[in-house]
Amino acid sequence: MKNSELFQRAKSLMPGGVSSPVRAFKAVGGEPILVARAQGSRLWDVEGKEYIDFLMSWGPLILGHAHPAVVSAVSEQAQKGLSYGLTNIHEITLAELVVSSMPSVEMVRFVSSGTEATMSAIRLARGYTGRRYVVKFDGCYHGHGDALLVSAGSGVATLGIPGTPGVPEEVARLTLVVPYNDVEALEEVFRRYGEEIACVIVEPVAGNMGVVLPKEGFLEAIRDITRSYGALVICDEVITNFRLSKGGAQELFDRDPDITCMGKIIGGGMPLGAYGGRREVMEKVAPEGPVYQAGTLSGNPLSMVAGIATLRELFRLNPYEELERLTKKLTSGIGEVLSRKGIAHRINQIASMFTIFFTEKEVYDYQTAKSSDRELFGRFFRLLLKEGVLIPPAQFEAWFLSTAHTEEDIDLALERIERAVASL
Ligand code: KE4
Repeated sequence: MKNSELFQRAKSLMPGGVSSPVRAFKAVGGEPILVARAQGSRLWDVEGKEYIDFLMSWGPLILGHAHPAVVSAVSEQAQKGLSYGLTNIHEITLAELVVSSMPSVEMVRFVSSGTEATMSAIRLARGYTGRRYVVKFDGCYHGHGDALLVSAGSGVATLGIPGTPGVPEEVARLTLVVPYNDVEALEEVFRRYGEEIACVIVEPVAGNMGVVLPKEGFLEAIRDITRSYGALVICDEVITNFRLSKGGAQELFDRDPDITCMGKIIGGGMPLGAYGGRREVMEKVAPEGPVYQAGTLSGNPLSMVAGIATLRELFRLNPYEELERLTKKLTSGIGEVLSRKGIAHRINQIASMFTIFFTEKEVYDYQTAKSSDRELFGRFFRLLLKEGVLIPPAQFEAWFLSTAHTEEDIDLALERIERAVASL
């Protein structure tokens, strides 16, 4: 079976032939690959070609593909049933693991995706405060909920404009969009709308404009400004939870958000999202409080046991230093290869995630991220794919390492990347 044959069939049955747009490789050109199987740090397409994988399913697989502990937990649970529609004991176990890892999270509600987590968190913030406006940062992605598929309008305190057809103007204008790392713009938007702002939602380390780190004082400013106006802080840790440290970005940057959104790693590759926070906020969630949110497969036992196995193994290994060391070995190796070739680039890295931007500028927000040469990125992506290195098929995403990536994997990846860059 050929990738292209299968993809043609997929395109006749599913819009763009995919279940999520980025998988169609439109941002990088060329035909997408279809996956036959994956194990550890490796992935094979339907033609049997093997790749060293740095996409890692967009972040969930910090233990690598098909980790034995996770696979056996899911297989064992499957014999006992796949879904009950009533509370199962694994929800309690995973909730205890989450609550014990993030002091700001006193209570948690499980949902089935990061989008559901952020959508619900926004509704909760609006319900808790009785206010309408939401503030987000340009270039941050929080899933495809209407309130968050909003682009920056023009001007400073920018009333959002629909980021896609299908989001009514009336909805988009309730989302205020300011540049990431821009405290002044945030202060301005609060000066104008402060008493009506329910919350600020932020990726504490951005992963969706490529990796962009918070500037000194940025996260503190969000906390101070929201507190003075009575708005809530929602930390979207869907990527960073258990990725940057056991306590996510909020541990690393010593933050205490009112609500935290989780996803990816927390489900170990199975469909899972969650939102949690201070008890007095979470108690507003139905059926304890009036803010409605529900889900047939929420707390699904298979996702629960996958998350439990993932977190328990992660806590046992405590691999964060080793992951950072291997990641830095990879990024410095890539930097050397690109510099030798005279290719201007910036690499933003934290823990086991990073992005290569093809620009000379420091990348600290979406505008500077967009200064990178996306045509060059497309060629880079396709050459790497040919050499057997799989990276995210889009510039504004992050590479991820896992505990399954070995020293040899990194050496081999650097050899393959060197060959790819040679023909750039
Ligand atoms: P999901 O609904 O895709 O599970 O989560 C949405 C989401 C929320 N918050 C953050 C910070 C996220 O990064 C995401 C989803 N991430 C993208 C890629 N960075 C998922 C890939 C895709 O859309 O196919």
